[in-house]
Amino acid sequence: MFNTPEGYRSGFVALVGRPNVGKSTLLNKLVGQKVAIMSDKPQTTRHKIHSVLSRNDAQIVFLDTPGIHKPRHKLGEYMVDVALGALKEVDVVLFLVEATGPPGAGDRYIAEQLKEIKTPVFLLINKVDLVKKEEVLERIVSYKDLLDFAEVVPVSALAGENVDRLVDTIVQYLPEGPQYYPADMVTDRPERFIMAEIIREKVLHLTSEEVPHSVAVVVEQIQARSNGVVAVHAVIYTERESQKAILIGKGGNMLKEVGRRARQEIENLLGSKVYLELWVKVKKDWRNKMADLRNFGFME
Ligand code: GDP
Ligand code: MG
Ligand code: K
Repeated sequence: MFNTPEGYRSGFVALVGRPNVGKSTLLNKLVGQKVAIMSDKPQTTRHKIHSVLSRNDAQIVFLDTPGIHKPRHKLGEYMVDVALGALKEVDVVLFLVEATGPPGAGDRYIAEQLKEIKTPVFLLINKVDLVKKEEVLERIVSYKDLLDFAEVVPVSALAGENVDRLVDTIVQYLPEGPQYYPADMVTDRPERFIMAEIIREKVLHLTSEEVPHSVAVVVEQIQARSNGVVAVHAVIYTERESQKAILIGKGGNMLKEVGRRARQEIENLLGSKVYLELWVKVKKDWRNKMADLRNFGFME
């Protein structure tokens, strides 16, 4: 989609772990800054934002999961199911635990749940800055009894210790794939992503069940013109020709309406006049994963 180079790898990674083990700290360290993309706009917060790590050769999309904890009610059970369902769809699960103590009930429960999925699970022993080496080894031994881990990586999310190695290891587990997001998304162009979400929302709203959630939108270009108009070029990806046809509509009417509604909202967002150019393209299969993940909560 962004002229993905040969051999480029990309995929999805979920972070799990009981509260306070350092998930958010690690995520922020990984992507280099606090991901504060979401504005207070209700129409955008409904959609879940991933944080993204981009390199020349790979892109990792991280999810901060809503948490797997022992359900206390039906809704809790449902949430755990949803979380586990999503974990099946990602390429790597990072299971964060603390070096500072033995596995607790919360850690054991999560390990138990992770047995249900086939996704490779990395054990991350976090906060190694607080303990001696021997203690880290002790932790590794006790956790290894709980689950068959694909990798074990001691880290300090706070100090950034071993985080680069973690990234290298994750990349080894990713399939070849496209660059899902602009490489600069996390750093200076959050509005680009929000725009894409606005367009996607209009698509889903106007097409109801005819176009499944597998539709994805990428804003490829934003250009401020000298006359004060902001030109936005976006591509709507569908999985099938039939969906593309529905999206374009008779005489292009559907796409026009999507564009009209999205443009109004983007104008409100940017506070300037917008020229919105929309394209529809078919891209098979790889969207499945992403679409499923969208419906599920993460980040804070
Ligand atoms: P979360 O609930 O799993 O998202 O955990 P947080 O990221 O909010 O971290 C919980 C607390 O642990 C915070 O006070 C962090 O500063 C601290 N913390 C996280 N990672 C580390 C680490 O590697 N070393 C130390 N010493 N503290 C950490
Ligand atoms: Mg957190
Ligand atoms: K998108």
